Amino acid sequence: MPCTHAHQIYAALCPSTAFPKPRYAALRKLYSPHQPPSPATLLDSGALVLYFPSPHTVTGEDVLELHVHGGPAIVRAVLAAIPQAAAPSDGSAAHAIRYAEPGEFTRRAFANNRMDLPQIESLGETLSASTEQQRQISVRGTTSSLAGRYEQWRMLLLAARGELEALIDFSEDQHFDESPAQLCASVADQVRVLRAQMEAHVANAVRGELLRNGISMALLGAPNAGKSSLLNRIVGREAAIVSQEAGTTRDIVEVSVDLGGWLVKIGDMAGLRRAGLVGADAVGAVEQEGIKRAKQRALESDVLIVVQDATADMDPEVTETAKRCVESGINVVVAVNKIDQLSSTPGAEDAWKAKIHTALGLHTTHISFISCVCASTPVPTTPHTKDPGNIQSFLTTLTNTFRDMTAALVPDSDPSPSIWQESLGATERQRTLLCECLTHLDAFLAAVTPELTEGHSAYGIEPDAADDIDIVLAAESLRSAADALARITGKGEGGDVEEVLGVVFEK
Ligand SMILES: Nc1nc2c(ncn2[C@@H]2O[C@H](COP(=O)(O)OP(=O)(O)OP(=O)(O)O)[C@@H](O)[C@H]2O)c(=O)[nH]1
Ligand SMILES: [Mg+2]
Repeated sequence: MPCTHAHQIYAALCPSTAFPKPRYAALRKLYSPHQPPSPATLLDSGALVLYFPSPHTVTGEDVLELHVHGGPAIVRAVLAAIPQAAAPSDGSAAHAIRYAEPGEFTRRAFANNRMDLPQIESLGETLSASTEQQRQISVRGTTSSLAGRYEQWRMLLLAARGELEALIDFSEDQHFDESPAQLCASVADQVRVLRAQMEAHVANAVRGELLRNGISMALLGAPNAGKSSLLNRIVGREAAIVSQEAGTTRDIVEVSVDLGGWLVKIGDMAGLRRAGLVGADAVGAVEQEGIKRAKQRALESDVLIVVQDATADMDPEVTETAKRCVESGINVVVAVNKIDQLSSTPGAEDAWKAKIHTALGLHTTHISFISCVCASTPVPTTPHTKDPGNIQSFLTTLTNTFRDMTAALVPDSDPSPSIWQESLGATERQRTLLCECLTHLDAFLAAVTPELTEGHSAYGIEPDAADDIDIVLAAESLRSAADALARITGKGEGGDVEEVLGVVFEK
């Protein structure tokens, strides 16, 4: 059996006892090193000792685990004894045993090919996950084969580049089965397939970022519609001031909350109104600034909640901003509030649905009827209900929206869901490098696809069109694309390795 430091430490702490069988827990007494074992030198009367031989361990090296009793004094004494284990009893030689640097176990795991860079990034995220969805996506990432897929793509690009370079080096004096133009066309076909896959991967990475970084949600509505009241009902506490005075909220109030497992950042904002429409008063400079910020925040959000007072008309400022959000692809839901005031008006809900559909083009599934007042103080005269004010069913509408927004997109060309589930776990760094790779693939396709002119084939390439193709440039683009992938995994000559490890271990 090789004598590693793990063995040395064991022999010093547990003198004259058999070394544990690999991967089996052994009960041992731990003693101070280099002294005859006695009750006076006992550190822990019953520790569990486990030995994991290399290479199938967390770091790829020999691992000795000591499970000691939990008192801080015991832990301190054992930790102090370990470095002495390596020093010969005469105290002459230098110590070879030291504490690990922050993240050193992971660093060694990477060096010994036990973990790849994307897995390490996910590990960093697992450690900082605060919501259920963050946990799920990061845990999946620590065992995922993302790195394997990036590497597969890189190999494919390098092989394609090799074919093109053979063309540059030998085309003068060698006979090829395919003409240069045919070869370029077939490589271009492969690149197009890869490109489509990569694009789907990038789209999923963007969705994954919503899970990790949180979904940005904004509350938009006219003054007094009940935006702050709704925020308080959603977060379950009085986070924002509620008052019957119009224009209560001026600055944006941002609150982060875990909604059904999703991290959501909600912004409560100033009410939108046009001077002269709500009352006859003018809109002052401070309110004007609040309105400007509210519109900006609405347009930057992932989900917009339009709060509409059921007893008031739709405000044109609100409708206009909400419409712009719908048009730019933001998920818009409408909460028609104060329905406690509507109960005696038959058909009012249907009228609102029609009105909102006409104004914003939203389907009725995106429209909810709520009462923030009933939710906070159920009125005794109303029949008992489990969901006063419909707030819970509104929250269900929201979480269904979150689920749709963060589900993996599965392209028709490769309908195996598990692969695309994994692509949700791609980090922002990976996504940026994939986009860089896509830019180089586009440059390649532009180089090998001369302008489509009349008489050209579907690929835009005729057998004698190779003269138009800059093969050197095309091969160079493939090399740059492969390099971008190499930087994701830390393989090949490219490497963000130290940078990524640094970022992960900093945390
Ligand atoms: N009857 C009734 N009143 C409500 C309801 N929700 C809110 N209100 C009242 O409407 C008034 C305005 O509520 P806020 O939540 O401050 O409205 P806001 O949209 O934040 O208003 P600004 O910040 O001024 O833009 C308050 O007096 C609330 O008590 C509801 O469901 N029913
Ligand atoms: Mg408010």
